[in-house]
Amino acid sequence: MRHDQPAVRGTVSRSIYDAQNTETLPGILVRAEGAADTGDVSVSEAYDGLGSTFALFWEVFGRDSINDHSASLNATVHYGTLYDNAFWDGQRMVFGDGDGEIFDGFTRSLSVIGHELAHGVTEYTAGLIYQGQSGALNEHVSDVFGALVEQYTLGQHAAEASWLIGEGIFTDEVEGNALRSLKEPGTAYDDDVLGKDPQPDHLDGYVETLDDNGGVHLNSGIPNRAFWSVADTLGGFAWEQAGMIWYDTLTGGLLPPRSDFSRFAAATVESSITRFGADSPEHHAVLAGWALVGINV
Ligand code: ASN
Ligand code: ZN
Repeated sequence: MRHDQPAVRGTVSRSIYDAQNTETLPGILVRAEGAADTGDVSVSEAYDGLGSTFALFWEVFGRDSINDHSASLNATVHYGTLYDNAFWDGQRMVFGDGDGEIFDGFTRSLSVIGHELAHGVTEYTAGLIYQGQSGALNEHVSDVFGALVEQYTLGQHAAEASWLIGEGIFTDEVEGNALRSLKEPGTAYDDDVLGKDPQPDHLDGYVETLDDNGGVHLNSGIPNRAFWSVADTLGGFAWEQAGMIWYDTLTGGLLPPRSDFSRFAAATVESSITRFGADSPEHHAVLAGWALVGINV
């Protein structure tokens, strides 16, 4: 392709790097778009997971990569030594291998890969500030699209999906299914090492804390359950109605960066009306979903 010609919209371009167990980013390029499998499972999982995430955004929402302008998708694997997390650093997804005691590799879970990439989408769109309620919403949006990537890739209806984030990343030592559950926040794990999953599933349980940017990974349970409820009420494929409403909300210019739960909820109601009509089943499902978690619009 000539370099002065723009890429054809909807064409994925991935680059996977290997940090070789250092914390130097991006590391060395090990697999560019179209290149063969390297034999490294983490590299393949990251490459395939980015492809699946790109496919959801493009095929369902018509979004061409995180910036809607064909940005290449970059990921670094084998970050750090026994590193127990994955994150979006503003330019790329970064995945640790886990310590082998609690966590196995973070590329194992498609919902985790979708979650990290969705942080990129949020950064380019609503720009929800990663603090307090807007931070919990930023986390929530990543969990929503993380779950949807998995469901879309597996062709699952809302009713048959696990609604878990990070299924399969705990070792056998941990008695836990996953990091979080959108369907039943607070039940993803209950274990001697980790204790009980502390996510609230209702506004009454909102956690006031200075840790974790104001409990962004805890309070996301509240909107997460609202989203699950909307998808569950409507049935079918969650990305077709519930997911579409949330995507419209994220990208429609209705959300200030410091939106709180009520502002976000009101925006989803507005988006449901715009796309599906006032008094539509979608409109009513959205109202009911927020009411379930104590947020009245
Ligand atoms: N895995 C976490 C996340 O993406 C990393 C973090 O705390 N930002 O939310
Ligand atoms: Zn996150």
